[in-house]
Amino acid sequence: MPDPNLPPGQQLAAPGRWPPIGERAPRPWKKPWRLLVDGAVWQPTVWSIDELKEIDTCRRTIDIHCVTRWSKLGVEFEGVPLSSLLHEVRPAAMARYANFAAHSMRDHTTSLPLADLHRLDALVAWAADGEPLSEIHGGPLRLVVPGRYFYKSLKWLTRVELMAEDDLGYWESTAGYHNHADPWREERYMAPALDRAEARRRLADRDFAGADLRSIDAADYGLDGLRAAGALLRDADFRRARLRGASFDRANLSNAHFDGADLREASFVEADLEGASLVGADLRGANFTGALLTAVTFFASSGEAQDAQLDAATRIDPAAIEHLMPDQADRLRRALG
Ligand SMILES: Nc1nc2c(c(=O)[nH]1)N[C@H]1C(S)=C(S)[C@@H](COP(=O)(O)O)O[C@H]1N2
Ligand SMILES: [Mo]
Repeated sequence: MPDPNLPPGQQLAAPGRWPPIGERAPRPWKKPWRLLVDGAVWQPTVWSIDELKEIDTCRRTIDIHCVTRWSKLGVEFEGVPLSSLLHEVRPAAMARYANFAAHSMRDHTTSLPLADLHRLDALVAWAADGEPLSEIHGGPLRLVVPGRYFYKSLKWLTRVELMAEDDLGYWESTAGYHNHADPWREERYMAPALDRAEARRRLADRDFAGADLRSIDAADYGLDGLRAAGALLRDADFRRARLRGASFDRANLSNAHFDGADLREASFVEADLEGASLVGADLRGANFTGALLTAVTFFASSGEAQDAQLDAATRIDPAAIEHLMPDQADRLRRALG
């Protein structure tokens, strides 16, 4: 029986494991941490974390669902309900969206409709499972939005700006992550603006090098020797494709589908394969040196689908295997001998 709390296409992280994703640390900052809530409000306000604790403190048990297919169920966050903060600042009638900004190197952002934030009971959190939030997981202060993929839960939260119009966040605009992000509806990606004529030409030429072909449908294609170095291929569909000797060096293949593909002697040097699926792929002689393998799936959880095929010539860094879900890592180590 699949876990009823596990949305479609997700796999469980082992208890006690919480993979860090995205940025690793905030920009250097002076104490105390401050949160500003402003924009379309009558009472713009700045709080320290101690002041936030005085407004309202609550504990909520929340399931984390990352868009790259791992979930961690039942994390107890402690923080202040975002609704309590919004109550304090008195939103103007025109306010419909909240923009969240991080104190980080790229000033990371995300956004959500106010109605969703109230309904989902979003939290501004400073602790998880009884410990202060570690820096890598967004400490000292992060947003936690239950019922949305975790990219909506911004780390190192420093500003909430209320707006009349939506403003797409960092991942939503650069990676094509879906702006609604409901894991139960698998809202992982928005349909990208893929030029169909160009996609057809590139498939015929077997030349994807450097191109933005996110979510391209290449399932069942004969693409032996494909040149795809440096290509943007998030969410691309290569199921059952023939890709013998293809080069995906430095390509972005986050959440790409390679189930059942022939990838003998294919090269994935320094490629980003976060959340990709390689179930039943033929990986004999494939080279994954320097590739990012966070939450990659090689083996189906049930017995139905065929396992990935590996041999002594398949190259995978031992350090990269640590980034797989534990059950995948165990099975991969066994398969590699
Ligand atoms: N500031 C900031 N917040 C962020 C990100 C980021 O890169 N920068 N990544 C998002 C994504 S994609 C995920 S899955 C979660 C990861 O949180 P974790 O590292 O605590 O697991 O943070 C989200 N919030
Ligand atoms: Mo994510």
